[in-house]
Amino acid sequence: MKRLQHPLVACALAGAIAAAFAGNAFAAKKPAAEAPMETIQAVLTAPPFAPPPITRKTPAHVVVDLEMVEKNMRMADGVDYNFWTFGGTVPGSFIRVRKGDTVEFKLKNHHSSHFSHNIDLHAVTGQGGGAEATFTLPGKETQFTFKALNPGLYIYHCAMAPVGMHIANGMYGLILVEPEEGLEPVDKEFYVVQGDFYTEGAHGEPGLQPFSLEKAIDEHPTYVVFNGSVDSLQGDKALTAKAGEKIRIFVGNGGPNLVSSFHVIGEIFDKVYTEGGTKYQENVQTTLVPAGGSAIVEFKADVPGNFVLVDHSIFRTFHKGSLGILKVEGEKNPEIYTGQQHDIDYKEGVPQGSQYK
Ligand SMILES: [Cu+2]
Repeated sequence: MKRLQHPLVACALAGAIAAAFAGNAFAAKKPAAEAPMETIQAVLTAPPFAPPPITRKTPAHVVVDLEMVEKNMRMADGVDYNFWTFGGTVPGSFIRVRKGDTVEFKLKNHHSSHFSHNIDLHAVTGQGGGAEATFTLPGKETQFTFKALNPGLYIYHCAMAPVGMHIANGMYGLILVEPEEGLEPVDKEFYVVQGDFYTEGAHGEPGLQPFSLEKAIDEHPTYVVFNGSVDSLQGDKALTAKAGEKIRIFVGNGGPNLVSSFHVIGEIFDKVYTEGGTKYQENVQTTLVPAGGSAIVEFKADVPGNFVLVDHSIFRTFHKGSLGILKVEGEKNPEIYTGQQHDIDYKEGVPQGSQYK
């Protein structure tokens, strides 16, 4: 699959030779061209997993093949929804590239689709983030190429009109542009994206639920979930880790409307790359993740337990679905956390220090 000589390189070579013949001394002194860029097929992953860290030290020509599929999937117990997806999942496939990479992006729209779709990647410098270049009818494939100029964690989404409806149906995901030096190694990486959903039926009303444009415009979501369904990160689908492991979560928010107050109950984020950028904040309890934005959160799972991922706009969590579990197993460490130490009767009377004295 590896093509060592890419047409772009050939162009650069031709340009350098032409410049030399034109008497451009500077160009003539330089080596004819940089080493040919390696061509790599991008590894894409479904949530809650991210592709492996990038270990190469030079930019590459990375080919991304992404297929858009409209399909019925579970929203909650007994509730289905016709999701529109990038790669068959909500959020869509995780894409991982490196700063300086040239990304050849091929976007396919499944033959069974009823709608045209496209993609706006927030990692792209160029008109529409690729949206106009990728207007893709059902059964078609489009392509454009971009250079990943800025490191960071970026949302991508469909930008076909009505844009809100395409996003509300699940058309978003994350693309990570690693800095040249890479990210600090951790033990576990996860991929979690919040989204708000608008159905004709009330929360929990069974059956295949149609999209409600009215509720979406009014910003009254029926469901607010992580990774496309109420229980996507619960039970045997909970995230798992061992005590002592360093965890990194690539957090995104597809919206289309709500801003997330992302929090993990019983943990403090050692580092948060706020808004998915390159600077980090330390010792953070709750981080804001804007609609169409992201954050990278990192923490050490010091003690065992069930740690609950929530949107701390808390009615959403306990009544609309934005609740996931990180199950950490391992040895208890009472120096850090004892658990309950007693549960006893106490004598009636005036409590010490009371304001009722
Ligand atoms: Cu779309």
